[in-house]
Amino acid sequence: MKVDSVVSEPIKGQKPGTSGLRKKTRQFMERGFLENFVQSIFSATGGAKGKSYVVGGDGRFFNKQAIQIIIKMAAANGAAKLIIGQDGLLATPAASHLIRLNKTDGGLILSASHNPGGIDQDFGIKFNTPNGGPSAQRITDAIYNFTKTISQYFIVNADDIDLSKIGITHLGNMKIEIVDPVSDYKDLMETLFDFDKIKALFASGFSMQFDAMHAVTGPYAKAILEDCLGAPKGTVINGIPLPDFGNGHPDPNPVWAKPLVDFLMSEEGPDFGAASDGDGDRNMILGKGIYITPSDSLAVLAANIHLAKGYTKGISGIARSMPTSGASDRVAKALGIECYETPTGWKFFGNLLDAGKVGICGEESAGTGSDHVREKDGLWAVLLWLNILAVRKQSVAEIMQEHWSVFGRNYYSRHDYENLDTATANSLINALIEKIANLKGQEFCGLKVIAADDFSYNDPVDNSLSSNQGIRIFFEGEARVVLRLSGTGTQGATLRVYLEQYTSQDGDHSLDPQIALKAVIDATNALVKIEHYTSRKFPDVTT
Ligand code: G16
Repeated sequence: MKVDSVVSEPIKGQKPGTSGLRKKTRQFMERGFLENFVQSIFSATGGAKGKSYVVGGDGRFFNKQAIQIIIKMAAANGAAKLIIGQDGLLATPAASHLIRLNKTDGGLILSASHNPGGIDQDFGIKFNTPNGGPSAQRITDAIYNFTKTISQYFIVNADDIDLSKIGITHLGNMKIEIVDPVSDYKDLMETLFDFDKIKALFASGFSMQFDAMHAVTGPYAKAILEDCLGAPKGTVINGIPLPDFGNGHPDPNPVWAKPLVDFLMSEEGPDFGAASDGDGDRNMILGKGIYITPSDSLAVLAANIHLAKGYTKGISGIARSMPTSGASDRVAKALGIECYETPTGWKFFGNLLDAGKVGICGEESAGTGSDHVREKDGLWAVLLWLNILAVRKQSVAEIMQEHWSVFGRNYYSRHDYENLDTATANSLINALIEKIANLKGQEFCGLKVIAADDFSYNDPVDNSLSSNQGIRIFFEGEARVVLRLSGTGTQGATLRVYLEQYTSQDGDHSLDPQIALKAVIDATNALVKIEHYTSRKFPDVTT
């Protein structure tokens, strides 16, 4: 086998965002672009010699070609073994599990998550460390620094590997194991949840629809929900992963999964609805006539997790990202356990999970997970809900109403202003940062600011400090707004505005969130002057 050392194109300085490197697919397809990043991953983490990696992606356009490049580069860099999902497919949580199960030196995951796929859409890559989780900031920084100075990458000149056949093959001295993407993950789920109880629930006539959004969870959901748990065929819709996700936007929220939401809100709708995203780490939960916000879902799951067989001992603590609502803090308080508030990004949960400080984590961006892997896990959240429904024998709406009557309701909504001019978005944030110190005591549309800051996080495990993680403004009357710029977009800037208003146990829990949040929305507009900066009267996406 001929090993070529190729001098790469000078595409330097590829800066990973909230979750790895995400760019337009055409950029990734330029010779030397993906190669630079992959070489930087290997070189900045001590080299690939003798190491083993898990490799897989969400099946989007360029997934298979990217995997062939990674295979040849891993061989040229002296890797000992790759474990690859059949046809190049691996849901992100399944990849995390395979890294942990096989004790590999990490994994390369190909996905731009919930972003659309296709030659004119998005592609992405990230490196997960041996604990199965996204690299911590210092590793991401080391990779980024390497991309700035890299001058060559190593790749072998060889034929493509057949990714469709399960089994073992070799490229030079490197072993390649093509595995069923679903089976180990399914086995793990079976250790965590009472499959018998969920089977009995489906056998009793309980109905569900799962929208895989033409993305990676289709095969997982069919194998687990339909083949194993006895949900009727057709429970999983859009279940075949397509390179362009059927021209859709595989983001499981009320905007991009509207048909599913409409179905659940209709008379003929099923008892339970769920969806997952491009790479299978996000989830959306619905009951008949009710949409559950990710923040509420985290709180309900935390309050009921002990009902599932893998968690009967309860959990040591809860972690949520800062913009996620305070609903889970109330559960933690009631359970007498700690609730950690971390910056946005699943990587910040890694240390807390590894140290055993928390047993469940969640984010407003539709991510929930536990210590079973080191990624958020869409199907896991769906199965935990099913397990709880099977044990409590109540509807989703009843469980939610009961939860609010015990803990009160944190009304919550996120307003996104997409594809803004980056300089404009930065000037809005910078102007706000300048104002922060003087906000306390000021009143906006009748709401008085009681505190405001630019969020910093001091990791309690390794003491690392992460600053400038979003602006928090707290108002009198248990209301809050958070503003930050998205770290996952590939075009312009996206301003995210997270709005929250708490209503106590005996308050009205039946309001439309946009109505319940009207005072905070008005106060935010007066304080931040979003229209003045962006010329946008309304957000592009409201969830
Ligand atoms: C990624 C991270 C999540 C994070 C989200 C935030 O999600 O994995 O932990 O909450 O980004 O996105 P943004 O910066 O756009 O608000 P994913 O599902 O895209 O990998």
